[in-house]
Amino acid sequence: MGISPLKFYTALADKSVDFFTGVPDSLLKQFCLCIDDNVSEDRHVIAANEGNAIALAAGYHLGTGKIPLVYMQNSGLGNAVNPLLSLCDRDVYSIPMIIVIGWRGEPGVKDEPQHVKQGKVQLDLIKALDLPYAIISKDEQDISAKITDGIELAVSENRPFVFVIKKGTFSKYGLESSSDEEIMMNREKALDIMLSQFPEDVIIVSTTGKTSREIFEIRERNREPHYKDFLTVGSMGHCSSIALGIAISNPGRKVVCIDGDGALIMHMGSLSTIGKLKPKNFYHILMNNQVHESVGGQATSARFIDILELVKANGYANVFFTDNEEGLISRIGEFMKETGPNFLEVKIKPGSREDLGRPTVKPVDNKKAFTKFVQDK
Ligand SMILES: Cc1ncc(C[n+]2csc(CCOP(=O)(O)OP(=O)(O)O)c2C)c(N)n1
Repeated sequence: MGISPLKFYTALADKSVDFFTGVPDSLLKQFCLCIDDNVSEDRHVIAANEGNAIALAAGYHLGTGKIPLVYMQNSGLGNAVNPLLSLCDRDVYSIPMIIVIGWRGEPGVKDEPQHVKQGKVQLDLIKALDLPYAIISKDEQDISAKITDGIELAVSENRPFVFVIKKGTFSKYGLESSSDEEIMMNREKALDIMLSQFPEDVIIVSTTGKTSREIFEIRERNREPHYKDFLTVGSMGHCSSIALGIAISNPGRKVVCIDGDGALIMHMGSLSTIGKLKPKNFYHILMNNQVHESVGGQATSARFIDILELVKANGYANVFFTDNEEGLISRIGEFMKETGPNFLEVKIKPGSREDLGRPTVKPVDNKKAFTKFVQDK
C-alpha cells in the first residue's frame, strides 16, 4: 500500500513546515505532486541543483526561523555536501532543516548501474556528514511520530535531520500534472531525425535520463552500433563539460552534446566555460521540454529563461531554434556546418513511451567502445 503522501505532508505541515525546495526524484514523485497541490508556488521551489536547494532552505530559515524541507534523489547529495558541511553544520552556522532523500540503489533492490555505488554508500555518507537520520519504508507504522521526532531533533540541536526514503514508500497521490500546450514534436522523434542527419564520424555525448535511453533504443531499432554515443547515465548536468573535454582534445572531430533543460540549468556555469574556450567543433543541442520529464515531469525554470540570449551572452558563436520536424530537418545541416561553438534549442513536448527500456550495454563497455571510436584516428 505505502504511506499516503498527504499524511506525510500533513505531519510536516502540523509541525509548521511550510517551505519546500529540491530537485525531483522518481521515488519522491508522489510526494512532489502532493506538495504542488497543497503549497503555493512561492513556497515550493524546484531548485537548479541540490546545493542551491540547501542554501535556499537555509536562507528561508534565516528569514523566518522556521524549519524548511529539502528533497532530493541520493545522487544529488554530492551537490549538497558543500553547503551541508560549510553552511548548515553545527560547527558553522548550525542551521536546522528536514532533508528527504530518495534511496536509489539500496543494497538488495535492483537498480541501474549509476545508482548502485551511491546506494551502497548512502548511509555511510550521511554518517560521515554527521547528520542524524531515520529510514522510512512503506511499512512505517507511525509516520507522524517519526516526522515529529525528526523535526524536534532538528530544532533542539539546530541541525539538518534526514529522512532516507526507500523505493515504493509513497502510495499514489492521484494528481498527475499534464501539459496543456498544443505544440510540438516529441523527443524521440526529434532524436531520430537528428541521429539520422549527423555526419558519420560525429561524437555524441547525451544527457542523463530518458534522452540517453531513447538514443539507445533508436540505435537498437536501426540496428546501429552504440559506440558513437556516450550516454551520461549519471552525473546529471555534466554532459556538456564531458563533451567539452572531448572537443578540446580532439579539435579535428565534431562533438555533439545533447542536453536537457533540467540538466543544463543544474550546472549552467558550464556554458560560460564553453563560451570562453570557444571550441570550433562543439555543437550543443538542448532538448527543451521545460520539465524534469525523466523523474515525473516537474517543471524546471526553463520557461522563464531566454535560452538563446543566455548562450549568446556566454559567447557561443551561433544559435538556432526549432519547434517542429520540418524546421529541425532543415536546420540541422546548417547547424552542423557552421563553425562552433553552436547551440540549437529544440522545443519538444513532455512525455515518452510507456515501454521505454534502459541501456543494456554496461557503462564500462560503453566507455571502452566509445573511447576507441574517439581516439582511433
Ligand atoms: C544530481 C542529480 N540530481 C537528480 C537526479 C535525478 N534525475 C535524473 S534525470 C532528471 C531530470 C532531468 O531533466 P532534464 O534534463 O530536463 O531532462 P528530461 O528528463 O526532461 O529529459 C533528474 C532530476 C540525478 N540523476 N542527479
